[in-house]
Amino acid sequence: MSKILLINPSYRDSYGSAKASIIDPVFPTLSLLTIAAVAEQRGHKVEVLDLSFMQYDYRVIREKIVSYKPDIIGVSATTPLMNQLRDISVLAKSISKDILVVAGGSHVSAMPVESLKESMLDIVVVGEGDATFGDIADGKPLKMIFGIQYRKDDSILATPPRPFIHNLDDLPMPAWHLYDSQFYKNKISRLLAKHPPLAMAEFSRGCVFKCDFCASKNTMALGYRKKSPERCAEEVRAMHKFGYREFALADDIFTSDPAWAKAVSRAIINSGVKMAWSCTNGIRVESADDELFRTMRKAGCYRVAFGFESGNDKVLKMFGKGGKASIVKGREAVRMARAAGIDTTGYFMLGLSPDTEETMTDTIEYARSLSLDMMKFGIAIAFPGTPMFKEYREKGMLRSYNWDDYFIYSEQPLFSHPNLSFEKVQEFAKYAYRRAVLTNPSFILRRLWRGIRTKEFFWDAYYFMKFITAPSINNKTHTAIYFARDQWPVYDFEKQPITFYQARPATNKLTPELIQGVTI
Ligand code: B12
Ligand code: SF4
Repeated sequence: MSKILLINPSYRDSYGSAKASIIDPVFPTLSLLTIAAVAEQRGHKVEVLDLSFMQYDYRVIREKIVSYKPDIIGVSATTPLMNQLRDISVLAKSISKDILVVAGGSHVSAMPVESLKESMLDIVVVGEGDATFGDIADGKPLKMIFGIQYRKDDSILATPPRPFIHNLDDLPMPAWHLYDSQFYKNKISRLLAKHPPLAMAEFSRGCVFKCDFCASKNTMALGYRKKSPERCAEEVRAMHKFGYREFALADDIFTSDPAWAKAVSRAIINSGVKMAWSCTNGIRVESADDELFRTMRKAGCYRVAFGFESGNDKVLKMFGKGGKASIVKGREAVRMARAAGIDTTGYFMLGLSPDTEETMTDTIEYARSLSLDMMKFGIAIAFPGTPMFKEYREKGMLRSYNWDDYFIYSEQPLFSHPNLSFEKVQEFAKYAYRRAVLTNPSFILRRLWRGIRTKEFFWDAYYFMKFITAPSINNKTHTAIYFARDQWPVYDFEKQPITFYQARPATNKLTPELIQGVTI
């Protein structure tokens, strides 16, 4: 039996003081809960150290490692968390060389070789980590474990890619018991959760579209896989049993196979469990469907977020949104959701690869004109693992490899845009909030009326004050307390190559089996 410590790094610096901090996303981390479930199923002991809600402080981690004495430490990291991951690897090795330090998640899946080179990690898990991590915990010889890259003496070795999980019902239930749901009740923003505590859940994995700013294929592959409606309802029952009263879906395209999404909603209704839920990760506008929305509402769904991204049809086409997404479809989608009694959030991006000042203005005016209950503007950052990152790198347009600065409210110039300066994009990000939120009478009145109707007026007023006093983009310096920044191995990204690792090159072509009920 292995003793495992899973660490979720701090989110403080990537949300920080920006306006977006009003939606602080503090909840149990699904990636760790899913890999923990497999490890527990195989007889290993697992504990989670969650730093999401606090500032990164290596002393907290050191104390835990010294008292718990894990054999394996597993860390999950998106790009802005990579420096914490580097620090944790150095810290763990300073405590004991025998601790196996493993990383997984979006960033390291995109750049496994470079991640090993700029850290003291032993193993990087590429893509889906459920069974791979189970094999590592079992102590299987590394060369026999598919889907990893690892350090051996002075070299880095890779094993063949792991085929992705065909039937998601084969996964054990996420190990929700590893988190104390009540601890999280008051930590999450009330703009994000109506009935906290909130858990993150996934009913499906993957996506069949190819937006150039999106990194989802690196971990979840091109293609769509779904749990059975019965399994989804069983998960809702389990979350409820562990004290959660709301869940948010991590799914990339939950409504894009409407027949299945309806069946899932009906299964939740039939389970008799009352849970509020939302499609927080964003759904596609062309998947909007009156009957589906009404069924979702009956099943407890109270909010959907639409990934509008742009207010210009040409831009949508050019960055690869794909499908039938359009400005007109976006308007229809908002109307249908509202008619079903579901709140709507809009996600918009500024500085998309084809954007110009005119098209960003189109986006802001489009956002202003929609009857949304909430909206979020982010800068389209070229994150590692996205086609945008690869293209900008190849054209010599990337300006920073400091992962601390990689988040959508960053004020550090991260790349040179083909048509715009980074500073111009930031200017538009500030202007977007002013124009579409703060000086938009129809938004203010709608939100006011909604606040009175739902009795959430107090929360709205509280967050409104926070919103107007916080800057649009994060302008504070990072305050993480690192163990030994000077001991982090360095990889010179400017001068050395990046291996654009493709976990599953064979799946770049969409077959009917991969599309699975989605209209593309
Ligand atoms: C939920 C979510 C969040 C949550 C939680 C993030 C988290 N740390 O888990 C919140 C809201 C905090 C968030 C924030 C951000 N996110 Co986010 N998020 C997602 C989302 C929608 C779902 C992730 C999820 O839970 N999936 C379900 C679980 C089961 O899958 P998973 O996390 O991939 O984990 C599996 C594997 O990756 C692997 N694995 C993961 N961790 C580990 C650890 C170990 C030890 C092992 C062995 C394996 C392993 O095994 C797991 C099981 O198979 C994804 C979209 C997507 N499709 O992945 C984006 C995504 C991960 N986010 C992304 C981005 C850009 C961000 C932000 C940077 C945006 C910003 N604000 O600037 C921030 C980062 C700040 C932060 N603090 O993390 C990008 C990642 C790009 C990148 N290069 O890092 C994604 C891929 C979105 C996209 N479509 O491009 N996000
Ligand atoms: S539809 Fe969403 S998940 Fe799919 S590629 Fe576009 S942004 Fe990524």
